[in-house]
Amino acid sequence: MADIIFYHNPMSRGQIIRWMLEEVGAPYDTEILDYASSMKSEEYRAINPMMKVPAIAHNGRVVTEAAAICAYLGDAFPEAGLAPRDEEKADYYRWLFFAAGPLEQAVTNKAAGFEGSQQQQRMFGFGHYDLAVNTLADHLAGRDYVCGNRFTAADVYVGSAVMWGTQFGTLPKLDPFTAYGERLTRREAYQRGKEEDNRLISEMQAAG
Ligand SMILES: N[C@@H](CCC(=O)N[C@@H](CS)C(=O)NCC(=O)O)C(=O)O
Repeated sequence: MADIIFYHNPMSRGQIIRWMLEEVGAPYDTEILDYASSMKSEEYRAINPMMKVPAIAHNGRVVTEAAAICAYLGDAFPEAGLAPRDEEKADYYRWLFFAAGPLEQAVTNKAAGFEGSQQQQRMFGFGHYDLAVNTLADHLAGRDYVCGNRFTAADVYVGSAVMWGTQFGTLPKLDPFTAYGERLTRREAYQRGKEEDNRLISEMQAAG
């Protein structure tokens, strides 16, 4: 049994963690959970009371929240070189939290058809959808990765948000997003993760 158990469904944000695990290169066992049954079981509720995937258990320690899992794995496996160096920490934490908080809220609220009044937007962490989206695009313009010219764990999370958003139409196909996405999809770890999840999805679809 591997030190890492990966709780997953291939049609979920678990794809982010699959990619991160492939970047890290440490062995892991995957436990596939079904949305309706195993994800709602007492056994899994003890792992994640939110009854959502992804989650990991590393030597018995549980981490949930895709952004936190990426940061945790980056720290837990320093030899993979995905944790931030001192001079990268400002950008690393800033944009990792920005993507998990304001950006995610901006995108999900917009997808749900909710914009809110000007008064409410002052209270929303993301303010306004366009403002949040352009703020990230402006940061990515003219740089290869979140922290500059080096790929880090923050790119697995921020990059996944950008790629999913532009693919599913919840983010505009702005040039900095497209260029960033193209750069990331060339990574072997990304391709390995995607291939394995696509294989699992086909298997699940064939099984009905
Ligand atoms: N904030 C969580 C979101 C996790 C999440 O919403 N996962 C979805 C799949 S993408 C899920 O498990 N939904 C099942 C449910 O809510 O019943 C994270 O970033 O990991």
